[in-house]
Amino acid sequence: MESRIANCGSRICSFSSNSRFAILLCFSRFAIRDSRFAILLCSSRFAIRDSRFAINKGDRMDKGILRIIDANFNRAREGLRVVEELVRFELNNHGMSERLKGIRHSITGLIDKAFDSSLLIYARDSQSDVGLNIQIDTEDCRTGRAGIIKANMKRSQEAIRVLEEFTKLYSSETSREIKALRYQVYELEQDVLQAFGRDKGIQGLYLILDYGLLGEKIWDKDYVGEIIAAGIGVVQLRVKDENMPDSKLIMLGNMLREITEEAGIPLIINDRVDIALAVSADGVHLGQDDMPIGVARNIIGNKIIGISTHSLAQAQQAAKNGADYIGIGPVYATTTKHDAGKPLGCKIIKKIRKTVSLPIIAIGGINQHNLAEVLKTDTEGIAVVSAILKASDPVAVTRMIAEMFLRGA
Ligand code: TZP
Ligand code: MG
Repeated sequence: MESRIANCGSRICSFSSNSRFAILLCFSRFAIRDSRFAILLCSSRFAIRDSRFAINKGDRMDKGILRIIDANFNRAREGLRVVEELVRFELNNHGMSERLKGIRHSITGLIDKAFDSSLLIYARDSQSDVGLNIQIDTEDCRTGRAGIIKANMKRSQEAIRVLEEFTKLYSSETSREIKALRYQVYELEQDVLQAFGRDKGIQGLYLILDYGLLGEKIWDKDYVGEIIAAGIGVVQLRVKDENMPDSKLIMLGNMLREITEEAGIPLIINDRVDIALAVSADGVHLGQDDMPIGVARNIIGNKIIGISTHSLAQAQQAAKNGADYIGIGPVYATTTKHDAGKPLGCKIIKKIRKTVSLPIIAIGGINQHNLAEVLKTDTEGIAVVSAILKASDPVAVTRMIAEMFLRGA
């Protein structure tokens, strides 16, 4: 048996050339395929809808392409749907839900217009999908809403890109329309993150990569990458060693930018607004005696500014001055920062929470043993240095702390 997928206008119809005399009408025009005898006559009315006859196992190419279209059609919609649920039920943002829904429906409309849906369903063969059991570690691990939004928008964008490429085989017009939708999704991602993100994605397990503690190990991209992939939500680069030349600091920042970009999480640079800009980081973290927020804002624009605070008054002031998030600590005693001051405990976080609506990151001496107490204060994130970087198995500890954070205990 021989069969083909024919491009009839912009709609893909299935037909069988089982019989050498098969006649199909293509939108009232006759199409003569490569088969010597097959005069094919197809319209959507006449198209053979029983896909069992449309494709057989010999049609590896066509069936493969349809499987790609089907899988990515589903992926594109699923990713958008996840974000839509967050926008609808958490943000109660009608306009943005409508935009997400609109894109989902447009994708459905375009694919429906171009393909016979029964053909796509027939081509679906999840059981024999060789990619089914390939699992990337980070797939199970999302820290915070920003992580969910980014992961699902990325999934959608990639799927739409694949649709765009493969529909080119059938209809360049459909492909162009799909491309336009992909750009809408990029725009929407920014808008959704912004709408969620007075926090700009600062949440979850906030890892401070402290050069003083890590030393030259900080340059080990695989080592750092594995820790991050184990469930880190934000990375801060902290280099207090004044002997490190700026050129090296920039190299390090660029390396971390690559890793964090890949992980879809923000990169924050401690102290240095210029380095944050140089490496296209997401923002900067400043202490009480560093560059004032207003000055930093003028330089860094819409990027994230985080401020270390040690009291309710400082937290309120940081909010008033336009910080994007605050760190509060040290919650417990720490050996990482010698001038951190005495431990503040957890009560102060609850107090700050009542009047400051910025994301709060608790910091100082936090580890897997005292985390449960910190989590009761309901902060957006917890910053950790030594609990991870001094652990004998940093990846395992990261995973454990990230899971505890997600569970809330
Ligand atoms: N700011 C307040 S405490 C601290 C900083 C940078 C250090 C936190 O490190 P650790 O090892 O998690 O206590
Ligand atoms: Mg500082």
